[in-house]
Amino acid sequence: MLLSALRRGAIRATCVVAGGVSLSEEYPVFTREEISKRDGKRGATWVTYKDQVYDITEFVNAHPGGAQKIKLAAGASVEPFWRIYKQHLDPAVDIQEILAPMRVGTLDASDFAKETTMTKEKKEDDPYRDEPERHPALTVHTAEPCNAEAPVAMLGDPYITPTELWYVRNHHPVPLDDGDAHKFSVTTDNGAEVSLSVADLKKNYSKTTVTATMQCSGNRRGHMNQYGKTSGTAWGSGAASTAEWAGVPLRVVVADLLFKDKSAPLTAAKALGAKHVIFEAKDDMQASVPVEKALSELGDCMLAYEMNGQPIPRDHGGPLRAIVPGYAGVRNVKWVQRVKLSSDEAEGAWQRGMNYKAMPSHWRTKQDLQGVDFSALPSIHELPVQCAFSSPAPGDALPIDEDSVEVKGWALGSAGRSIHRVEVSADGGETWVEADLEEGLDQPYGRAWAWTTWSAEVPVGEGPVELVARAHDLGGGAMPRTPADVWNIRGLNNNSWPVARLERSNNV
Ligand SMILES: Nc1nc2c(c(=O)[nH]1)N[C@H]1C(S)=C(S)[C@@H](COP(=O)(O)O)O[C@H]1N2
Ligand SMILES: [Mo]
Repeated sequence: MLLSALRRGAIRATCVVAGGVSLSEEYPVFTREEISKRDGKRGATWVTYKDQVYDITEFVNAHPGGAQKIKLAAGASVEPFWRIYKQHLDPAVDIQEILAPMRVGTLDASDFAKETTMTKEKKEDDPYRDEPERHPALTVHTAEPCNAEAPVAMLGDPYITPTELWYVRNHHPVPLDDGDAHKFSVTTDNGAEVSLSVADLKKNYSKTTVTATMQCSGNRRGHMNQYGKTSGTAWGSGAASTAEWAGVPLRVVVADLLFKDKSAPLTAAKALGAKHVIFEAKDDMQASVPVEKALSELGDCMLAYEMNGQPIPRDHGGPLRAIVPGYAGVRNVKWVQRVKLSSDEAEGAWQRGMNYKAMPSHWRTKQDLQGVDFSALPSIHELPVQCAFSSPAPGDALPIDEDSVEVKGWALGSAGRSIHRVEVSADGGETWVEADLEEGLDQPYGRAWAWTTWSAEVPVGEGPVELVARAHDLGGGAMPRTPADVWNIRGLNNNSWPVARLERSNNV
């Protein structure tokens, strides 16, 4: 009722514009809350630009950037997206001309004022008083510390995830950023210690880049919960993102600062008895990786100071982050202040506690964990072969008369292995179509650190559509049909077939 009345209002207002009258007083006023309900899920799709409200229901499918993208702004402002897709603000494009016919209202003046002034005062003693601003398209699981998913529809398209849309996974408040002045040290167990600044790093070593997809081990944990409750944030498939990182190879810095013979840092580190490289961070978190990964040429580990061509933003570890391609997100330590060659793994919960340990499926309850020495279990490093849908989204409507559906997504091999095949099924895995592999195929052998994107046109019958997919990497690693086979109480490394059930309907 309410919606249809509003739709009538929308038509009336459109007529006003068509009649050449564009005085803003002619438009009804809507609050931000009212607008947020027009999110296209059950009826109209509205967006705002500045203080103007538009009904874009009809325009969604005609959007040059694709329907999925514009839907991200449904019920909200388009401006945060236009900061990323700047072509909307190009003076050569008369955006007002496109928008004007869709105008249905004006945003409530006090809501508009609140959004433009953005003064969120925080108390002096609030540890979260200095959190960075975050993009509204992120799906926030917890605000403090921030745990937020990237918009799944954006993953893989564009290939490099826009920095503002990257997933955020923090365990603590975000430290302040002292930029090039930030100091860090490189040390060994037997007392050698050299300290330098980010400015020194930039000045003394040449810059290299690595393109890598990062994924939290908890990515897709939410999908595991159907098979039994797990502990931790119930992520969908948006705890993954891809960036081009720039900085200095870790082995170059370590060799230069610690060893006389600069040609073989791995051999030199092992001769010292070092087995792990520990990264200690400013937020009191630490994690480590085996020396073989950290210091070999094929590991591509990096001390990074740039992300997608800009200084790394605070949320993602700026000014200095360890990049460990092909390893779980948690080993890619942010805000690094110490790099330590050590005979032991890092101390602390992220390395030795239960947070990131591989556990068997038969440990199902808290009682099962009693008396377990977690430090004796292997720490999770590499992740298994994985794939996910970027579109359609579960629950999306597919017209009843369509006989196929276009499916898109990404796939990532385990530990740098190339993806060589992705298959998609629209009947829950009875029949399969091979997807076209798109970007990401030209990565070096054994060092395919970033995802491969894919798309497939999958035939559908008249009945229900249950999309599932599975990716294969060159190691032959398989994705299990359901989470049951890989279930673990911490909900880690869920790489079961992604599932998206679509609704068939007459009126899309
Ligand atoms: N210092 C520090 N590094 C950290 C974390 C953290 O809380 N503190 N979180 C880790 C985890 S669990 C993940 S999945 C990734 C997330 O990186 P992102 O927030 O840039 O996506 O950072 C890792 N590095
Ligand atoms: Mo993580």
